[in-house]
Amino acid sequence: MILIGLGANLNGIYGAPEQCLKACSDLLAGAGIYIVKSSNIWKSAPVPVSDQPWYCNAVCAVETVLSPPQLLCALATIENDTGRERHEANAARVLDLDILSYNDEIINEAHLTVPHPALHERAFVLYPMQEIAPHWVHPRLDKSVDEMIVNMPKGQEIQCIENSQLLSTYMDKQGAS
Ligand code: PH2
Ligand code: MG
Ligand code: MG
Repeated sequence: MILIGLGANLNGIYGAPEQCLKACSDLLAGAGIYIVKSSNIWKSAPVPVSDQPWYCNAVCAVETVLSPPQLLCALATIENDTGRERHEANAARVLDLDILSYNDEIINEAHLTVPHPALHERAFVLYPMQEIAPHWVHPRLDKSVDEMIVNMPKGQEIQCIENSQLLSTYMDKQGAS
């Protein structure tokens, strides 16, 4: 299963962070990356704790023929096209698209670590992931999503926005034509 993590905490060309995440289904489809399942959008306090605005986060399962480096490049292009500026690590951003998992591959390249190296510590990844991939097992840690949730650092503030899944309009458009 290919899982992508989405995050945003600054307004951008699509409006508020929640709108930007909702725009992503079409942006991803335009690059040959099709959402097949989406979590709800979750509002989460910045990690590490700071005075940045809260984030909107989601996790999507996608289908694509792109290889991991090609996928990384396509995601960076979408981030850049939305006006993402790159400052220091963990800076506020209009859009962040991370490869969380790529089937059960373990990749340790200079610019790409899969599964995402911080996935198992982050409530804003694990709770959305639990909604769409509860049986996924981390191929390096050999831990289920539930086990990672039990072991993650405590005190991370997070709230689910009910019925806020990112809908893939792509399939609908195909069906309509
Ligand atoms: N992304 C980060 C750093 N901190 N905190 C939250 N709540 N959500 C994020 O997406 C996030 C973060 C770096 O990618
Ligand atoms: Mg990130
Ligand atoms: Mg990123």
